[in-house]
Amino acid sequence: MKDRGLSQYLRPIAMTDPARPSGALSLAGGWCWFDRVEILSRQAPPRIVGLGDLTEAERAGLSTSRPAFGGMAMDAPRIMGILNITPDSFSDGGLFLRPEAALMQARRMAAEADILDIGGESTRPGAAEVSPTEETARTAPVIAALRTGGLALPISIDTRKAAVAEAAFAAGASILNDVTALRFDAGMAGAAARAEVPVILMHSIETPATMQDDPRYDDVLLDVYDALAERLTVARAAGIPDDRLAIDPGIGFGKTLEHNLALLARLSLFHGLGVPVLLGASRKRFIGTIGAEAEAARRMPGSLAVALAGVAQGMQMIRVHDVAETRQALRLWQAATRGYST
Ligand code: HH2
Repeated sequence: MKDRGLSQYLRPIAMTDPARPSGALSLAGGWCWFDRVEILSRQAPPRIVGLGDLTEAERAGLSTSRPAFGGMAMDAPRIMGILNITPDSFSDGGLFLRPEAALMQARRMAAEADILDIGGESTRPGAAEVSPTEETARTAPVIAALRTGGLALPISIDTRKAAVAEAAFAAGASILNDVTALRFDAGMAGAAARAEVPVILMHSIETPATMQDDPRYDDVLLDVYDALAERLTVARAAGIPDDRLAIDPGIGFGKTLEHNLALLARLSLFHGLGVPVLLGASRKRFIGTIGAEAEAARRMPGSLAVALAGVAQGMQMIRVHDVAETRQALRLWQAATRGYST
């Protein structure tokens, strides 16, 4: 064992260059490789070490292939298409509130998406809570109609409420996406364990109503990592096994622009938690700020840039509004980094 003392964090430095040294390891069994690791700590400045400075277990933890998630192999980036059946979502609120409009958008996205993420409550900063009855009435019938219509793609239900999740599972949803990582509803962990569905644990603080009121961290990257590690422990204790868990750093949820950027620059740290990682940055406020675009629906170019930056750090799933555009960008990113197209 290499004793580095307590509370050190290993961040594999993700590479996609075709010139891959022979001793390099695959990052989480995916499309990136690494032969150096940045050691991060709360007490000392970062330093870079080679693979020889890692234990066998540390090397294996960062490089082993992740199990399939919700039936999807994690050896290629997967696109999650967002469908908000809400009147008030920050970028598409009101567009898909009518069931016919929601179904049409779901079918359009299904052509290029790997997963559909369906939500019936906005979690934008300052959003008001929706009753479980109302949220279920928005989401479950659309999920049922998609299944009746023969849609086979995995569908995740984006909710923090157990009653809404259970109705969605009964209607045909097969993944839980909880932006509070099972914090909000004490019944959620049990509901997910009983339904035997895969779960995405997203980092957030407080509630959407208050989360942007001056969020503070000692070290945002390490604090979010520790918080997700703790939520993984809670999920496992509730009976959700590792091969049904994924994590998400929760861009924009209780984070300032500086916090979001600190997370994005070092996303590959999260592979250390041993499960697939999802990135959701599509059209979010920081993209408008840095990209100088006030209107959320016009932030597709900036959203593509951030999604590809995430894929370059091995993010296994990217959650986006603009599915077809993201698929095209991803195909070209893959071809241009490999030097050939498949
Ligand atoms: N972001 C939003 C909602 N759900 N789930 C995951 N796992 N990751 C995210 O980053 C994430 C999420 C917020 O975006 P959106 O659904 O577009 O807006 P709203 O909450 O206003 O409906």
